[in-house]
Amino acid sequence: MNTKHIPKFLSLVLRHNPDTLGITLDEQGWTEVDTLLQKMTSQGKKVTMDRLKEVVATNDKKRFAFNEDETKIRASQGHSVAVDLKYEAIMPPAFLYHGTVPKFLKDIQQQGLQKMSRLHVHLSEDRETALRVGARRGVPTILTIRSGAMHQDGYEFYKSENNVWLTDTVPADYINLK
Ligand code: HQG
Repeated sequence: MNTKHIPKFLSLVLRHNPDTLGITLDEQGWTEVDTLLQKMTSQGKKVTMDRLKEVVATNDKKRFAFNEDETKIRASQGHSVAVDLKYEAIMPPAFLYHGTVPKFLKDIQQQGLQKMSRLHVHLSEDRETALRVGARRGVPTILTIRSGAMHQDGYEFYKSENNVWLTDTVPADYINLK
């Protein structure tokens, strides 16, 4: 398989649709590397273990992670299938950022940020990342989230292995539209 297509395919099967490859994810989102590579080969998408390791190590957003002995792999965030990644709730910085596009603002002002098809709302520590996330959908706009205040009010925050901040919902009261 062409190396540049591998991350997209892994996102599909490790976050959204393991069935297309006939693999299963365990409760915490892990799947066996051997089975994954065998099934990919049988679908004409042959990838060696060395190339998979290279993709995991060099992927721009470090989207995937191996377990300790590299027998299992999972996506570090971004799932739509139900998994429990078992990240510990931790204290967020005072502010986090979310990149979106203007057409969603009216709904966001009414309903807050919702996880939509994913398991969490995704937030970042820096505005540049939020800009890139929003730019996937058009001219981006950045929302500033008062995450410190949310935390004080009892909302939980998690940080994925690849440094994406995750939370269940962001009520509109905690969102500054700039
Ligand atoms: C919007 C990529 C209307 C929200 C990125 C976003 C990220 C609402 C879209 C990761 C809403 C959901 C996640 C509401 C939220 N009404 N629209 N109440 N609440 N929205 O893709 O944060 O490359 O599920 O603003 O880099 O864009 O895949 O979330 O525009 O880290 O690794 O609904 O995906 O990472 O879209 O992106 P998404 P996201 P990867």
